[in-house]
Amino acid sequence: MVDIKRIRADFPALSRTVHGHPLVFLDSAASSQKPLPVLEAMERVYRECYANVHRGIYAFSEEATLAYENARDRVASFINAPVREEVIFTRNTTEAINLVAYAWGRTNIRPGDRILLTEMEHHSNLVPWQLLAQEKGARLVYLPITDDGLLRMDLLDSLLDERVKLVAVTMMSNVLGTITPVREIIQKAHGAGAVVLVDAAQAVPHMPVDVQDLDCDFLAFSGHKMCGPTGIGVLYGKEALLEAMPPFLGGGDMIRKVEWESATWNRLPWKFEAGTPAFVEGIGLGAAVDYLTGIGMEAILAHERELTAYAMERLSALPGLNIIGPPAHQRGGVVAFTFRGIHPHDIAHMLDMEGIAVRAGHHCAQPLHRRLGLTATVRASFYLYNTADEVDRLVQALERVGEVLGQ
Ligand code: 7TS
Repeated sequence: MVDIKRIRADFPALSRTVHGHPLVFLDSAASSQKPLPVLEAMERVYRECYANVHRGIYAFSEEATLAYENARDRVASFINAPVREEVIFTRNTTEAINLVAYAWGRTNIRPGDRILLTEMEHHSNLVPWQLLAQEKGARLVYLPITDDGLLRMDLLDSLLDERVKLVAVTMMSNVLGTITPVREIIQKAHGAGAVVLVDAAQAVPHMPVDVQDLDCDFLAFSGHKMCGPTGIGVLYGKEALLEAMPPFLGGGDMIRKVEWESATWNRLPWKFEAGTPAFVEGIGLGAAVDYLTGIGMEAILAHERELTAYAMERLSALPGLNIIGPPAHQRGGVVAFTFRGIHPHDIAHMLDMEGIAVRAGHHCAQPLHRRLGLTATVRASFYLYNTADEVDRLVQALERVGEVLGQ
């Protein structure tokens, strides 16, 4: 069980008022709020040992380097990566996926090859593969979803033929909330000889993720969705794959030796970390990992599941409210819906006037919305600091929205 009162006290932003109402923050799937230990860890670096990493011989720089590399160790153990060299710091999930599309994809994808995605992918796990496929003459194929937002696993075997070189799949949909059977997908994809990238942007913040248990080849996630700062994300990759890949970005830190005409590369993980890294943010992410670990990922998942089930029960009792996606036991803390034909932006605006922050739009998943016959939805998303009272406030506010704007 999580001690919600204690947790909420760690997040200064949650005690704010918005438009005269206590803030109800229901947009953590876009980005989460930050607890004091993360803010303090970053402030400490700026105040006490701020100097560029990996180069200074002086104590300040060594302290910052140590703290940054120590954060990498903590992230590695958080996802159970066997070795720290497999944890590459990127800017976010998007950059991590682009890194693989560029460095792995441009070496390994050939004309006629196939890349298997699913119909529920975020644009971040879609557009990089479109660019790669267009450049290489490869083809994208999609594992379809059912009308209630589950993957059509019955079709996986027939799509996984020898032309599929890569499978890129989300571990949890940011729109439907669906938790996908990635472990089974990975096993089948490996059986067919394909490499698998898992988009874990919505998974790592909310549930235990173990890359060795999954046996994924690549896994991408963002610090800012898991109580960490913006500007820092992670690409986990199996060492042998990372070793064989050419660099992504060229510049300082990623080289071993530079001649006028050529260069050789630094060891992992720095081969993929060109230029001054976001090391203060990396240290912040390390503090976020400690914070989440202190509460326990199982406890966080259980709390969000309970809250999601309650929210779905209460929301679906509102006449004219339609939730998209699967039942509560198959999803994480994301609930997207339409309501009595009212435009999602109007709903979000009226909720904002009552201090309730939700997201409205296509949530960077336009093809998925089109597949469901929708252009936009309202999305409430939950995290470890949300409460049943906040769900009640959402429901009451929606009742008023219905009275004012409903047909
Ligand atoms: N993949 C998934 C499943 C996501 O939900 C997101 C962000 C990304 C990738 C990209 O992450 P980024 O940190 O690189 O931007 N999702 C959302 C969202 O649902 N609302 O805003 C961002």
